[in-house]
Amino acid sequence: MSGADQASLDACEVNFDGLVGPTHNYSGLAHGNVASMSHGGLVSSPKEAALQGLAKMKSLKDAGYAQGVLPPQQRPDIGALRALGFGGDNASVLAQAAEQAPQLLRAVCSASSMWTANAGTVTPSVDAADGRAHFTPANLQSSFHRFLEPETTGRVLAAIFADPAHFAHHPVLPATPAFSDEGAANHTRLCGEHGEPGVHLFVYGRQAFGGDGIEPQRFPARQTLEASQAIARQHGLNDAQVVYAQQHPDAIDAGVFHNDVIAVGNGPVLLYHELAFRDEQATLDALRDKMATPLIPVRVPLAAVSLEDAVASYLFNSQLLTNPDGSMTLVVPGECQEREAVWRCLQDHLLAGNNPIAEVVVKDVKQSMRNGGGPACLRLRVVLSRVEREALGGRVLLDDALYADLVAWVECHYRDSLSPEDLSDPRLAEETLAALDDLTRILELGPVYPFQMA
Ligand code: SUG
Repeated sequence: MSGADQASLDACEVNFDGLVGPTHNYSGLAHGNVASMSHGGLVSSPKEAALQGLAKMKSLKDAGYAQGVLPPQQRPDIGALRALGFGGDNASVLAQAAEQAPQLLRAVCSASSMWTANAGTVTPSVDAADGRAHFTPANLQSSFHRFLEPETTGRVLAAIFADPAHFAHHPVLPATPAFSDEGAANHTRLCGEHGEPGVHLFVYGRQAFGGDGIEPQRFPARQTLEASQAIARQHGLNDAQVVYAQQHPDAIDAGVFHNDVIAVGNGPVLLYHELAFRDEQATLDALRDKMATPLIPVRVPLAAVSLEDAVASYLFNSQLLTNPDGSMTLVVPGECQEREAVWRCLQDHLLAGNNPIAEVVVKDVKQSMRNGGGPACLRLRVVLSRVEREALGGRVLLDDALYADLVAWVECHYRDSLSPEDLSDPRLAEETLAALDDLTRILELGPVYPFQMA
């Protein structure tokens, strides 16, 4: 057996979930994200949110899937408020922002980095000409609160995927509308086994230069074709390895702000809604043409699940995971049980259908769901060989000891509830710094936060 064959055999997908940060709150910040828009102003529970996320990670780890963890960001981002002209000590910056620009205070407090599907785009080493895994943090320029993430994200990724013999890091794309990038939420890798070469499906909402102008009318398209093409270039992917498809504008206008709210792929399986792609047939044809293994499309017709049901239930924001026997498990949010059409589709169409999906597992991630983040939003998928897993920096692969340390850390530092008025409390900022300082010790990451750089 060649070295390359061996590497592909022991490759597996590691899901790196974002830890929910101590300032998790509902601020209604995300235009076009129906859950965020309708829950703004509610009281959140950062502790419950973080424990729900950890419980999901733990149960998937216990079921045998490789699970990693990524730390949250430093929030409130007082540095961002200072850059916008607020001055004085931290308490004074927060008080001024609360009084003069509460919308800015809410934005710099968002714990949105928990949705690590938006952290960046990853190409596994098996697909790269230089045999290294490639990473580009997403610029997230569509919204101010998320535009604040890439710098720290880049430092975190560089600290974990540190070994230059195995990992390559690329600059964030220019943070301007033409290169609007939301990371892996709009990127799906299709392949045979995870360690075999794959085809990269990049789904974009609009074309910045040229294009025919057919775009969503109501809500913004967050990913451009030009951004996806730039990432493919950075990662050295050639034409035979990539497919670009426009997301259906009607889906975006119904609240499908990322492709991962309407489609999910794993191995050769592409589970998607009839209205996921503007040109469904061309997308499938291009994938079939380029993939080395037969594509297994699992199509959910509009007649079975409406766009409204898809958005409300987050059926497609599920994790599709490969089991040792080749079957697949679909990890869906609890909200799927609440919509009759969706639950019926899961039983009658997906589980009973002629496809590898053999099991549906329900997870409660309600705290995240109220901001439009389901199970799949909470994780960044990274296919790694055994050697690459061993080369990881920090203590980020979840085992029972790390899980216990993280639960104890949450119990110690997180508030049970947080209302919009609490965001200007200077003690919240202090509590958060203490928590993050502790966390970098638990995760053995070294300094990754602005307050640790000063
Ligand atoms: O960018 N919500 C996030 C949810 C991201 C979900 N990610 C994926 N689909 N992969 C967003 O819209 C809401 C924050 C608030 O309203 O407080 C928010 O940013």
